[in-house]
Amino acid sequence: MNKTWWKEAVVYQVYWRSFYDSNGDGYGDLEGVYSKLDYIQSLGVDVIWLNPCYESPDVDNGYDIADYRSVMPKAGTMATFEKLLAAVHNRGMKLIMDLVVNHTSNQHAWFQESRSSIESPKRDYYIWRKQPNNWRSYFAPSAWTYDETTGEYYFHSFSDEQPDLNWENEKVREEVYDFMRFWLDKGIDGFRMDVINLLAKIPGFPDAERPEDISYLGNNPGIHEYLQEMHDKVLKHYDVFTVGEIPFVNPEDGVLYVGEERGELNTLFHFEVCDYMAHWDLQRFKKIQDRWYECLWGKGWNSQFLNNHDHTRVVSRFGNDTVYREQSAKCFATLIHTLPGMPYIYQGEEIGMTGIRFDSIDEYNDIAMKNKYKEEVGKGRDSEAVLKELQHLSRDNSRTPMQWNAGSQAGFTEGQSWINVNPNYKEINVEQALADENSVFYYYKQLIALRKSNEVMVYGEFETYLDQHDQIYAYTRTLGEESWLVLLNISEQPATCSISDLGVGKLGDIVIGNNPERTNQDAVIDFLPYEAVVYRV
Ligand code: TEU
Repeated sequence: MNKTWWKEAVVYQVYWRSFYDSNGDGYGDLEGVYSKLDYIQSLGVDVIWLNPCYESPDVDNGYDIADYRSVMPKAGTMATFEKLLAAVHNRGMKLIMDLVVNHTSNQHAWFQESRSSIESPKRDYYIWRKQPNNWRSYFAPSAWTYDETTGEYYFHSFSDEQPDLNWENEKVREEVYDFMRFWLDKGIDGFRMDVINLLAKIPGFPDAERPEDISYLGNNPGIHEYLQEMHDKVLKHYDVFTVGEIPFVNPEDGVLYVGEERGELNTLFHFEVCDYMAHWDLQRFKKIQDRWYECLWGKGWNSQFLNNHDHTRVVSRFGNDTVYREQSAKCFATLIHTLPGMPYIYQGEEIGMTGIRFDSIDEYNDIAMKNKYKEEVGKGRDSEAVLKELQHLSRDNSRTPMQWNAGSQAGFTEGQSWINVNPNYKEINVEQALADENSVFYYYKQLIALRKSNEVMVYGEFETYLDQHDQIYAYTRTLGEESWLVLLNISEQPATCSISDLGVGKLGDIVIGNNPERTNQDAVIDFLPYEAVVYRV
């Protein structure tokens, strides 16, 4: 397996608008990220992934871009961006940006021109039809919106404010490659590519048999040609790293995106856990890991994440955000840092931040949730019931401000935050975590540091044990002489396993764990709820 810097990296995702507000306008900003670089660096991470900060009307929090070459005023200025990038590099870290090119904002000049007339030279930058088909979009009941100016419908995979670009048009592709070079030439270290497998559409847009299954939006003929062209014309000329966001993908197809021989992407995010596994299901999770490992190992590289700005915080969704909050946070941290693939930490995860339950729909901002709420209430359903149903997976669960301290607004802003702070900030915050040597923060720090001096965490082969056990996840990572045994009780109940049943040989030192009482002398291990332990064997 080729060694590269990015395979060995740990990524920290900064959702800047909720990270730190430097100017009191209630939005986090790039200056705020700059001023917190000490904190980020102290964790030991290698790469920062910055969510979109381009000019945008912000209907979908920056994922609706109006100008790819400028910075939105809420985030700051180009000068601040450059200062931030230089500072990240000075500290030996790297920075990747979001590349959102499946769609633009409807406020983008291209779309304004495209919609102005059927004859417009930019008409074909987007997808126009006289008749819609029956497809849904992610955020709207129809993937088509009628535009009065020309009496036609345009296509959008997300909200009607996010028209999809027409990738069949070579001019569109050249425009995209051009501004990718613009940012790469500034020195950024790569891209996280938003819904990158959606670029190619099914020819002719035939009606779907089951429109509610929106997987017709992705993985369509032509997608690999686009990505190979992008690689050839742009990416291969830089020493950068790419991670594609690839919904609806199975491991057999996943390898087509990230196979090292294919010249497309370096790594991917698949959503078999975060989209399809609403609640924790260890058996299912084990199978997902096995299949991806079988298909990718030796051929392409994977990612590990359990939450992000779209997916509810891991302790609230998969773990326990009350009595076992810290234990479960550490247990899941051990999991993502010891499985094969690059670990991603979403801001606040490293202090065990939790999801929220706002009382009223007005307190929410997420366009996915708000549109769904409107649609369901519009059918005559009870609004309280709809709110309850949508709360658990609302994207705002992970978008509340970073909790820095117990002061007003969690120390996030001196103004009024754009989205309410999680009321538990007095107990859960960075200041508290830094003052407690047993905190989740220091556990993450320890895991990250281990990766730096133990290649087995990166390049080690993966083998599982106790496959039928529905509480314990047991596996080894092995590289040459070095072998680590990871044992995780991912449940709220105690669990037991006897080492002889595993057949892994003799237990050596404990590398890391979240139970200070654990020793390597146990022949039978009685695990605490959410106990994690890693042994040398
Ligand atoms: O998300 C794409 C997307 O909607 C799914 O992959 C995701 O799993 C979904 O949110 C289901 O819960 C990306 C961005 O991450 C998201 O913030 C944007 O809203 C979206 O694209 C459109 O650009």
